[in-house]
Amino acid sequence: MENEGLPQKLVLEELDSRLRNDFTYGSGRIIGSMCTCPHPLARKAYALFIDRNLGDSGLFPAVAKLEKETVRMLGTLLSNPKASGHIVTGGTEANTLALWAARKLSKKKNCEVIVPASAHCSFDKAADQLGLKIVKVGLNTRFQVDVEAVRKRVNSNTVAIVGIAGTTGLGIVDQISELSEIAAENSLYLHVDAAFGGFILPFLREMGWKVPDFDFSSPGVCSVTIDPHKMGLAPIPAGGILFRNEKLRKTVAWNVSYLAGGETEQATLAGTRSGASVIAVWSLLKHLGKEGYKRIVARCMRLTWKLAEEVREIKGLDIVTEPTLNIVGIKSEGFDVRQLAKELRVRNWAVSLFPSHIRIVVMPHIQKQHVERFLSDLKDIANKLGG
Ligand code: 0PR
Repeated sequence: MENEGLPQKLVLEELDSRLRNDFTYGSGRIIGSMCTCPHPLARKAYALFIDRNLGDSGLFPAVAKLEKETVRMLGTLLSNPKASGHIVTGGTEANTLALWAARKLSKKKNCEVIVPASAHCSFDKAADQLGLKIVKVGLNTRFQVDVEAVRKRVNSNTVAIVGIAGTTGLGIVDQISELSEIAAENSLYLHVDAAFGGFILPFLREMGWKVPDFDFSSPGVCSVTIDPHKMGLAPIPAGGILFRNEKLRKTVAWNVSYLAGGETEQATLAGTRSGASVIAVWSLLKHLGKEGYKRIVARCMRLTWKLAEEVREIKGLDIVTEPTLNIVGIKSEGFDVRQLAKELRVRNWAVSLFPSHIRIVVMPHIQKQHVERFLSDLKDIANKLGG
């Protein structure tokens, strides 16, 4: 730290020069990430109200009201206008809150949670903090959780089951209605991680696609994660946790008696938390509406199919499975995908590397010309590695 501070101009200049060479979304080079450029309106709304703190909601009752309205809008998208919850820091916090609620509701001692092998690592993190045992269940040939295996793993220590609507690796949607039956038969908590799929599936359904039940329409679903900072176009941080009802949300509510605003409840892991995030999400839902999100989702899906079709044509490469959402898994029989990822990085493409595939996420910042450039590099590399 400086003794005498630097002039603002100098600090800004240094920031500009030091940060200039990082990846940017606009360049299209970030082609394997679930985040994107925030919408201009969300940036504006966020910046205008950056000081609002929902950790002390009594000081900002109007923001707290916007959060309730936001949750109602998201709940309605997920077939449950009565849902109760919060805009949190992301999917990790949302999933942690869900497991926390499940553990508190059960009176069991050695709690176990059954998750698909495809679950995001946030469940492992949450289990570590909460002292839960994670039981991982394998997948079927379509990369969905093996429902019969879930049924078999339920025992007297099980407190919760997790299903995923849009897996991290491939964007697969688990059979939530079947998991719901297992949960109901065994009086278990069912959480759905729709961190990624939550801002896609409802719009595909609206557009007349055959979308399997993935939300509160299945009666056993107790909570859903839905992240605005992924396909919702909101600035980071903005995750969403929705409980089926207010009573479930109250499970994780904490009494903080001394707050300046006079309200005493916090039901998130964070104490001080961004009201600006809520304001940004509310603004986007109001401005884009269903039609706006439908157009964004439709465009991403069209580009995803183009990408998937053309990857299939490249000698030595194939897609892992037909895309369900805007995610394409690229695999190879002939060569190591780690090598492929390395070569792509040399050519300045930021892709995600999974054990046996490369993940491409066609987010809203990806344009047709980015996909074309990517395919051309991919072809070159496959030729080189194959030959
Ligand atoms: N649930 C699912 C299904 C996820 O895919 C993720 C993160 C989470 C929960 C956790 O969300 P937070 O990261 O908001 O806590 N999935 C992203 C991914 O694996 C995280 C990410 C985003 C990683 C952008 C890299 C990146 O550039 O892609």
